[in-house]
Amino acid sequence: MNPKANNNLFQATVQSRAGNKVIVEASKKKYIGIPLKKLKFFRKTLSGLVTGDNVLFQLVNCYEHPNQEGICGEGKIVEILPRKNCFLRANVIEGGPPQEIASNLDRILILSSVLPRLTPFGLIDRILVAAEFCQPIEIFLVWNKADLLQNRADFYQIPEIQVYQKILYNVFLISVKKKEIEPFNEILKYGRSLLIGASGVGKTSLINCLIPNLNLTTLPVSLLTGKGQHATTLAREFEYGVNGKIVDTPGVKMFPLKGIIEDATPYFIEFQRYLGACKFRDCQHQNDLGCAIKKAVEQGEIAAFRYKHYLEIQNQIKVERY
Ligand SMILES: Nc1nc2c(ncn2[C@@H]2O[C@H](COP(=O)(O)OP(=O)(O)OP(=O)(O)O)[C@@H](O)[C@H]2O)c(=O)[nH]1
Ligand SMILES: [Mg+2]
Ligand SMILES: [Zn+2]
Repeated sequence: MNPKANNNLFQATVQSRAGNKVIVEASKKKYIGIPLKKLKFFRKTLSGLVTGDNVLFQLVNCYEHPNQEGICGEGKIVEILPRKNCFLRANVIEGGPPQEIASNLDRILILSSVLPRLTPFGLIDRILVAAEFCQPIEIFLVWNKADLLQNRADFYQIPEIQVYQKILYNVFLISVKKKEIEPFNEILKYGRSLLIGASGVGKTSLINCLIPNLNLTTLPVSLLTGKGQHATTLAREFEYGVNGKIVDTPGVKMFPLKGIIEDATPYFIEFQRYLGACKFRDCQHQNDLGCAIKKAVEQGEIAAFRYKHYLEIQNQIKVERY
């Protein structure tokens, strides 16, 4: 929409938000957006207005020239338009409402590293539940730092990797360092993609690799633990390709699912075909008699590690609920 039209009121997209400092983008121009006080999100909670949100923006002051940060003016955020979906994580404050990370997503890349530290599969499975919860969405499981492997074929021999492939998740091994990032150099050109994963796996490095001259801050992982140093502190999106937007996010640690879901069962996609076959309709899939899920685990049809992570999540949610 032309900014001059319609009383300087036009649609814009939120690129980043730090407290009440919001950067919005419209027609390739960036503006500072100040939320109207009457809007709920003006309260101190971090929720309610996030990267990816479409908003109605009223331009109040158009600068003569863009400032050093490339900002062309400032105005008011008058309304948040309805969302397609929103990726949530638990609040860092115990008991607080879920934190909204980014909205209107087309795909999520759960990024992990193979070395120097193989990202724990428990963490991946928890992020995966949150990703499945954020429908409609396309999910990619991506392992980075292939250059540190002696032999790429070893990766595909990892039992958990074979399980994800069998469940029909999209599994990829890449090396940002060697610029071996196919097919993401193409896929990320369209729609909005969220990069999520532990600190130090290379989320920001992947964006730097795709978009030259961006030079976003990255930090080496600890020599001792292989863990990252939390270089990125804010969710922020970058434009790439045709209409691509890539959302960089801060590294996640435990990724509890408190307050996000009440039952993890619908989000373990390989469980679904067994659900109707449990003896009791209110089967908890734990120690219940005649549980079809448990039987499938015993028969090796459902992977033991996935079931273990499922039980961990269920128990965590239950403990937290009371
Ligand atoms: N060997 C190797 N190192 C990589 C690769 N990709 C990234 N790194 C390194 O891993 C370290 C962490 O990269 P970042 O891009 O900061 O990781 P991040 O996921 O953004 O981390 P946070 O912002 O802390 O969440 C940096 O030292 C990168 O140079 C890769 O493909 N191979
Ligand atoms: Mg980063
Ligand atoms: Zn059951």
